[in-house]
Amino acid sequence: MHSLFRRLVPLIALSVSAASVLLAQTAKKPVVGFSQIGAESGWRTANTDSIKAEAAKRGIDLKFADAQQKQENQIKALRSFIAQGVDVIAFSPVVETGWEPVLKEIKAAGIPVVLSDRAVKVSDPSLYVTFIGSDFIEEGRRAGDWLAKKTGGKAVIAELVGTPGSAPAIDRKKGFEEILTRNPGMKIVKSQSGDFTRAGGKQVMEAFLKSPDAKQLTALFAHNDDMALGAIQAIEEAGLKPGKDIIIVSIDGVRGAFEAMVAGKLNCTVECNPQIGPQLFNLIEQVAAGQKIPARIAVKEGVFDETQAAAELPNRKY
Ligand code: GYE
Repeated sequence: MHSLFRRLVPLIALSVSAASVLLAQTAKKPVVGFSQIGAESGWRTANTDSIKAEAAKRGIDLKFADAQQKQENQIKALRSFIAQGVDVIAFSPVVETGWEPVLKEIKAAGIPVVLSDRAVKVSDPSLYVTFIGSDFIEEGRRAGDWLAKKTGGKAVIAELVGTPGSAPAIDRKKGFEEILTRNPGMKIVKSQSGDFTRAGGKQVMEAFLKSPDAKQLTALFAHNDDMALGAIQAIEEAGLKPGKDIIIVSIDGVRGAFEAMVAGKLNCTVECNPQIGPQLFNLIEQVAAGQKIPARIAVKEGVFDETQAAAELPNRKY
């Protein structure tokens, strides 16, 4: 009896310590629900890749849902994350408004929320813990500044707007127009949404170019590269030279934009970094561990024009 007990002690100790190691490991790895907007642009697919790769690298169980650019699908996904009892919910809200009811349900379930890439408008700031994303107003300003310098402050501009009601569409317009108020020789004469897609950009640009006053256009501001790339096709099909007859500035900095700049068809892209997976999961793990974090985390980015494109192109991972 005595010797049997002695033989059992180390075994018990071993299994207790193994169990505590296991517990510690599971405590460190939260189950995360992420609702993505869709796959509307090169930026978005790079963003999705970054998020999935980082979750896999950390061994995090990620429940990923693609909403195909529909808010109702996102709301459904968020409710399913509550039902599954995930530890943290993160999402990239397609538009700014309409989230309060579902955010209240999430709060009532005791699940912390991290906003990724796009912000929401809510009356109660405690409905989410933090927001990580770019400064879209600043991106709009950077695009406007670049165009003002390039054109000497004289431009008749067509604007391809992003998804109506989305944070980047609202804020990029705001920042760009801020620059126009200081440059009376620059004006927007056409403005319509291309929904952040290449097909949308092409279609809207075709319509712009068919209008009777199309000849006066000297510049295009596209809220993202995909719409600019679609517009470039429309401009070429109309027998004009994109990047020369019409100066084009857009936002994102995807590979296709650098290729278009190298080909002389796009003039400038303002960087919006989609590779936020590592920063996002740092936050998520801190939130899951109950740590205090700032309410707003910024993403780093720059501006690249045609003179820098060839040198930067090999560095582009997306
Ligand atoms: O610029 C656009 C994408 O929210 C920053 O969404 C993102 C924007 C990005 O569809 O290409």
